Order: sequence, then structure tokens, then C-alpha cells
Amino acid sequence: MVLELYLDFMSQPCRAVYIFAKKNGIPFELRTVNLLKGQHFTDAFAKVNPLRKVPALKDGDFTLAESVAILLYLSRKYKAPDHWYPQDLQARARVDEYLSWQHTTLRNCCTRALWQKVFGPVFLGQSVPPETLAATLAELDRCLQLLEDKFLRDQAFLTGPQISVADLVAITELMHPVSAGCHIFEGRPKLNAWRQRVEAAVGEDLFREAHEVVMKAKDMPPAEPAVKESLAPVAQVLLR
Ligand SMILES: N[C@@H](CCC(=O)N[C@@H](CS)C(=O)NCC(=O)O)C(=O)O
Repeated sequence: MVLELYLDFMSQPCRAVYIFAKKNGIPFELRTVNLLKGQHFTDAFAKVNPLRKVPALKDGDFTLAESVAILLYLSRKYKAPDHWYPQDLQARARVDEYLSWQHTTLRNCCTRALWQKVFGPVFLGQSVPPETLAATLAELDRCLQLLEDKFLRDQAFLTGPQISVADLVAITELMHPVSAGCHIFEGRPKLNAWRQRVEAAVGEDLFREAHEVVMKAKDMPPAEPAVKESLAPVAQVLLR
């Protein structure tokens, strides 16, 4: 039975999982779960992931939530090349360190940037006070600085000389504010050169394919009332 990945390309961790699986030739069936249509609230999806979030994985009777767990499961099951998640104790610890850091920092402000600049005003018709957006963008800038100073430093990739899952998780996050029109690489030549190295390592076609949906987010038509209602709890958190 072929492995199933439940993804929505609007979601940054889904893009990381997709790129990883494709790049490593992992056979899978794509099950699209459109979050903006509330498809994660269906009973069928709850059987795969009771947390009702994407990404999710189903491998026979085994189901798994959480992007980091999924990336590591795929890496181990399909014996992906070592650089993705190195065996070496300290090299692996560097990847773990980034994966642990990013969830509450970079991920948070990248998600908020897209919601406050696009999903709120364009899709849900909810404008965000300028000071709220300014605070989000300032936090994003602070996280980008930490990303450069603490993680990237003078290395080719975030955790060493070769690409790892940390780079995939990071770049897919950063494409969120980029899709919202934030010029986050401007004035950051080191980070921009890293972005180009990651894109080249992934392959430009695959990178573009994974980001096509989110890059068109700002052209979405306004949401239907039922969709607005289903997204209200999330909007309440992310738009303030
Ligand atoms: N920690 C989880 C986060 C998953 C997550 O928050 N997914 C979002 C999309 S990026 C989602 O499914 N949101 C739907 C909701 O919260 O209702 C992971 O890394 O997989």
C-alpha cells in the first residue's frame, strides 16, 4: 500500500514535507486537504490526524502528525542521504536545535505576516491595525537576524556545509512573508545567497511547484461566509 501524504501547499510545513519526499524519490500519493475550504474539519481527515492539522502521513495502518516527525520518519524509512539528517551526533544535534527553535520563533512571525497582510484583509475582509502589523514585521526582522547570526553564520547551509531538513523547514517558512510581498531578503545578502543555494539544491522547478499556490495567495477572491466562520478562531489569534 502506497504511503499517503495529506498536504495543503498553502501550509509551510506541508511544502517542506512535499519537497523532501519529491527530492528523495519517495513514492507517495498526494491527498490534498484544502484548509481554506475547511477540509481538515471532516470526519475522514480526523481519522488520519485527530489534531486536524496538515501535514499528516498515513503508511498502511500507521498515521503520523507533525511535520518534523514526518520528515524524520521519511528520512529514516527511505534512508535518505545522510546530509538531510546526519548520523553524526553533533551534526544531528545542530539540525535538532534549529527544528526546536523555529517552531515558536520564525514560524510564528512568518505565519502572522501572511495572515495580517493577506489572509485577513484580502481573504477575510478583516483589516489589521498598522501597529499590529508593524510589531509582527519587527519580530520577523529580529528572527531573521537570529537566523543569520546564530544559525547560518558563515556556513553554506543552516547547520553545516550541506543542505539538511533544517534548510527546507526554514526556506518554506520564509516564503510565507515573501508571498505576502515582504522583501525580507533585501539588505540581507548572506541570507539571500543561502536562499539561492537552497533553491539550487532542491531544484528550481520543484521549488517553484511547491510554492505556486502560496505565491498566488494575494490574488484569492474573498472567502464565502461559511469559510469565514470556520476560520474565525484561527483569525482571532493570528490577526492581533
Ligand atoms: N506543529 C505542526 C503544525 C501544523 C499546523 O499548524 N498546520 C497548519 C497549517 S500550516 C494547519 O493545519 N492549520 C489548520 C488549523 O489550525 O485549523 C507541524 O509542524 O506539523
